[in-house]
Amino acid sequence: MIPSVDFIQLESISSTNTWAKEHATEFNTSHLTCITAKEQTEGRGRQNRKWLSPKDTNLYLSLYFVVPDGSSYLANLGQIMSLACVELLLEIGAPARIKWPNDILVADRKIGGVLTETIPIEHQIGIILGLGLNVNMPEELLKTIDQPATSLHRVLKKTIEPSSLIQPLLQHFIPCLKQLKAAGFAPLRSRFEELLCHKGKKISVKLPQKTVEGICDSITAEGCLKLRLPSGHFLTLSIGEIV
Ligand code: BT5
Repeated sequence: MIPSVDFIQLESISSTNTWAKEHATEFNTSHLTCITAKEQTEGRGRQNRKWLSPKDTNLYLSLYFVVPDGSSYLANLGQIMSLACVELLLEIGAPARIKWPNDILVADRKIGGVLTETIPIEHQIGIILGLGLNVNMPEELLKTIDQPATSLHRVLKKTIEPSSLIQPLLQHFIPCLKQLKAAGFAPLRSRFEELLCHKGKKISVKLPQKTVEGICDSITAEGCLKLRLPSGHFLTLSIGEIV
C-alpha cells in the first residue's frame, strides 16, 4: 500500500532532521511525514559535518516513517533516497550519478547528500531520512565548500523553485520504499549499480581504521560495495567513504 503523506513546511529551523527527531511523537506513524524548511541554521552531514543551507535557495527535506524492529534493510534506506533523487534529476535533465553509498553527484561534483538517523520506539524503529539538494545555490557559496560542489542552477542554467521538486521526489521514493520493504534491496540493485559514478574505476575507500584501494566492481544484493583489490581478491564493504 502506498502510504499517505503528511507535509510540514517550515521557514527557518536548525535542521529538518533535528526537528523531525524532536517532534517524532506527534507524527502519524501509519503515514509518511515530509518535513521541509526554507533555511537550516545548523544543517548537518554525516559525522557532524556541516551542510551549507542558505535561505530560499535549496531543498532541505526530511522524511519520517517507521519500520518494524529488526528490519534488515536499514542500511539501504539512504541508498534508495539517493536513487530516487538521481532518478528525479535525470528526469529533469541533470546527468546525476550516485557515489556509493548515498552521495549525489553531477559531473563529479556533489549536488546532494543524504543523512539517515534512527530513533527507537516500541517494537519499531523511527527513521529520519534527510536529503539536502543544491537547487539555486549561488556560485560564491558553492566555492566556499571544501570539496567540488554544484547546483541544479549551474547544471541546467535555470532557476527552479525547490518546493516544486518535493512531489516528483516522492513519486520516485515511495515505490522504492515499497519494494525495499517487500523484497529487500535485491530488486533495486541493478539500477543502483547502473547509476554509480565509479563503476569500473580505481577508487580509494576510507574505512574506520585504514584506506583501501581497488576497482569499484559491483554492488551486492545487500547494497554493499564489492571492491576488486590489486591482488585480484574481492573485498565487500558495508561501510566506508570513497575519497
Ligand atoms: C551528507 O553528509 O552529504 C548529508 C547531507 C544531508 C543534508 C540534509 S539537509 C536536510 C537534512 N537536515 C540536516 O540537518 N541534514 C539533512 P556528508 O557526506 O558528511 O557531507 C558533508 C560534506 O559535504 C561537508 O563536509 C562538505 O564538504 C560538503 N557540503 C556541505 N554543504 C554542502 C552543500 N550544500 N552542497 C554540497 N556539498 C556540501
